[in-house]
Amino acid sequence: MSLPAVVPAPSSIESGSSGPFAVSAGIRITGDVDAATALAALLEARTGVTLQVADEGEVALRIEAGEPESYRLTVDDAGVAVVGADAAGLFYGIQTLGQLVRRAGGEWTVPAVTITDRPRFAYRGVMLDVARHFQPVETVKAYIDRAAGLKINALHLHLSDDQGWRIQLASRPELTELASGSSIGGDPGGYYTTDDYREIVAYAASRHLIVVPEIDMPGHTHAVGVAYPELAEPPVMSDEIERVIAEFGGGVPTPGELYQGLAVGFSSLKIDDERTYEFVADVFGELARLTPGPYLHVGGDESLGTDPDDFAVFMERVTGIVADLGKTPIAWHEAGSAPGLDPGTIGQYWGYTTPLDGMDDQARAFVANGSRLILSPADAVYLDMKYDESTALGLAWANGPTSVEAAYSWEPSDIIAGIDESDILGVEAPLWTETVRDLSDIDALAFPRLAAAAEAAWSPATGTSELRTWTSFRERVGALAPLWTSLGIGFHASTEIPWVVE
Ligand code: TNX
Repeated sequence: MSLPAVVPAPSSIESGSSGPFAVSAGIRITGDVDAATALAALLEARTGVTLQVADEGEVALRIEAGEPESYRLTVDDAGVAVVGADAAGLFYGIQTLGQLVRRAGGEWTVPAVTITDRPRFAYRGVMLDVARHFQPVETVKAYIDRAAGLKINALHLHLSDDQGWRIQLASRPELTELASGSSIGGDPGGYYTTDDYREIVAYAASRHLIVVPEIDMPGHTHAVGVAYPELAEPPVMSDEIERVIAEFGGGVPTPGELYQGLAVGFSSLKIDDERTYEFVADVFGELARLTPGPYLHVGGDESLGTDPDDFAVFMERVTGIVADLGKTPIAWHEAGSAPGLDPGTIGQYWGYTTPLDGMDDQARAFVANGSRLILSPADAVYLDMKYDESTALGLAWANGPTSVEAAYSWEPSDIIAGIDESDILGVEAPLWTETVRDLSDIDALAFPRLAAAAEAAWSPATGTSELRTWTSFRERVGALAPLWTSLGIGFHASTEIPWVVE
């Protein structure tokens, strides 16, 4: 008999002999109250059965100190025990339990099993670009829930880009007053009030995610120039930008007007003007106070409109400003070319699984500096890529479309030669939103490929577990279809996956 399907694959899973456990209305959940409430809600969504939370019960949840985020789950015919090493571990054990529940005739059961599980990487992220298309708070919360179900623990919010500024700041009110009003294609804009942002941070924390806010600089800043013309250089055009405008429309970027196209690399902050650094200090100072998590993302990608020496000067100063605020800067890998970055700066690699154009050198520079990397190889975990030529949503620049198999079939330690497992802080799957308008678009691009990224981030390395193969993954992820449907996740029913119909 094949093992029960769990995604991301656990460190260890064994079938038990006495089972299954039947989930019915008389069953009670006992132990840690937050966890019990979360489990009752998950099981009710999945089965329609309402379980009671009580002082004693057949489903026992508790915390017993151990490795961070780890848990143990045992199921036999008499009961279920989930023991988390901390609140996050217990929460992850519950997510696993939710995946194990299945319909058996007129009943709901959980197969007899023993699972011990812990994450491979400490940082397991998703990024949502709320600049190209603004996404309301409810959508962000829904994405947090979806990501948490796959044991993701970081939400990176791409809060600014050429097309708009999405976070209200008391020190710089013009940003949202003047530069948040639209999205790509003239779609509605928007921004998070300070209270909205706090609400997102609190909601994420309740699902054991930190929020990593990104203000992308010194490129991707056309919208900053709409609010503060004195900080922005005029747009720098190139043949590639002209080509993108010809293919996708949106017009030529014009100073003082919100940009509604999807070309990149034409904007830059003024590097030699001290007012730029006053702006940076205001923005990151306020974000540091609003953000309990340890990281502030400073961008640094595709600054094609900035002279390379100026780019280095800028990234050095900005990472220093963030470090002085007591936060750890994260920058896209291009910043690795700046020799004097704050040494704690974490690099986020977005090149291909087989690096091109020296992108791996730029990534290695962060490690040589004494810091670590987050891996987001674009031809594997960029969730905004099309699945195949026929996918209506998405882009295809990252080595062409990205099938589910391509999203799955890579190994984090094989990407950047010469770095060790301990040099990798984690894995993050970005979702850029040039073509993404709402939650149903997010679902269709992120599911099932986010499950593949989550497995790269959480599960044992390829070659060390029989579960860490495409053959195993496609079966296991296919078994999640009924759960995803009951949670309202509008996944893409890719023909690569044998979807289970309940
Ligand atoms: C590249 S890769 C970008 C984004 C785009 C994305 C679209 C990187 C750090 N930047 O500006 O939105 O491609 O796929």
